[in-house]
Amino acid sequence: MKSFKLFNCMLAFFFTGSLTLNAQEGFPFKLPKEKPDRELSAAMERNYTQYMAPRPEHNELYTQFKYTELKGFDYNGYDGTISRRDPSKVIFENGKYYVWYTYRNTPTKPQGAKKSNDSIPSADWDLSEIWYATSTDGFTWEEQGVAIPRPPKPNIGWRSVSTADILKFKGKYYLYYQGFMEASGKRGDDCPVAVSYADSPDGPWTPYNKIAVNNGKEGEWDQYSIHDPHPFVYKDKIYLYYKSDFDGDPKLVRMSGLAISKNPLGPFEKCPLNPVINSGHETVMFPFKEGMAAMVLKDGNEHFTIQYAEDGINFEIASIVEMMPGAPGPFVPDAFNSNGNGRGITWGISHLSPAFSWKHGMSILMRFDCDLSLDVHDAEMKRHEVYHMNPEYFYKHGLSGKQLQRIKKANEQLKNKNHN
Ligand code: AAL
Repeated sequence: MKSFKLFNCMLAFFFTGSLTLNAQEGFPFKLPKEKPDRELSAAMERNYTQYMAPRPEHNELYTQFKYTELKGFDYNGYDGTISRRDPSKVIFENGKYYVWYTYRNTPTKPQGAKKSNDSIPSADWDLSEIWYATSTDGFTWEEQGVAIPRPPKPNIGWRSVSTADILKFKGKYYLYYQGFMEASGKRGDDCPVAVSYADSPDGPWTPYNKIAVNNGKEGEWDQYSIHDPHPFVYKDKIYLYYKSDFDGDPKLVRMSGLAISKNPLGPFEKCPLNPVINSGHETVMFPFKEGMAAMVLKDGNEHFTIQYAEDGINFEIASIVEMMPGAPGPFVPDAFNSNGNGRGITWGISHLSPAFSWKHGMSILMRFDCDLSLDVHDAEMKRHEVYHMNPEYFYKHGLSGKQLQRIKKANEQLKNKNHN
């Protein structure tokens, strides 16, 4: 017993001599609201310095997402011939909400680039037009029809116009969109950004007929595609964020960049630090406090995060979220204010793509709600977890044949080792 105590003492001396940490009391039971004055592990340091609050329920950039089926849209029995996807941000004008989106109505569902022709689409967003709908409550929508049709060849977007977003600047409206000059999938998903303008959100829209945001030079990350253009008025200029697909070896990576202009019709200058977001597919931004927040979904190291950049350029992770909406088009009341006091978002329109299964070859629009707002405090939206209680949901994400073979082989190897 004596020798055990002595050994313990020696141990304590050894450690207190080399590790000052041993002198600290244990971490307090009540999670301190402010960063405590003590040495912290990297994780606890980050919990106080990286996030807006040490608990997600107090983090204004943390949220759950809730989904509602929209009324007012017909999908031809979901047979793949009618698709709606990639909604714009929602704006409120003339006493109603407006949303624009990619609308495809083709004789067949998408067939891939090889089988595509003048009427058969290669991809869900091929041979599409930009349509719009209005609503007084955000749940029931009245489809108004086409806003931007496909222009005659060889104008920008003659093959397809898709993935629009709206800007209001000095009393005029501008729709930015992807203008395809060949079927998506011939090489990749290649397109520049086109723009049309109008005096009213109901149109008529005049095509500018020139490329608004150019692809990068040969060899640059955005040489082939500029997707998901979404404009804001920020610091009295037009900040247009976009995504590009690049480095297809073996798979594409997706990141977001920024182009800035004083004039809605350009010229847009690319931010020299591009890409400014290292992850995400259909990434979307909104003004928040003095900076910009971003919803970064699906792709990359930082997928399923909300990020924040005080200067609209240098984004940091602000929260990690789940069940994020696809291609979210939030209602952003202050998208064009440029007042350095962004209030955040609480709902929008998103898409589910593909809807039901890949075989259906189409997408649907839905409503999402959240609390990424400085003005709303919805405790239900700040819960930390979603329970998927249906086992079928998990079994649908089952192992492939190749994976089952790998596991079988590993089991056999182990068995053989045991025998030897
Ligand atoms: C979407 C968007 C763009 C792409 C395609 C249609 O998710 O990123 O719009 O080009 O997919």
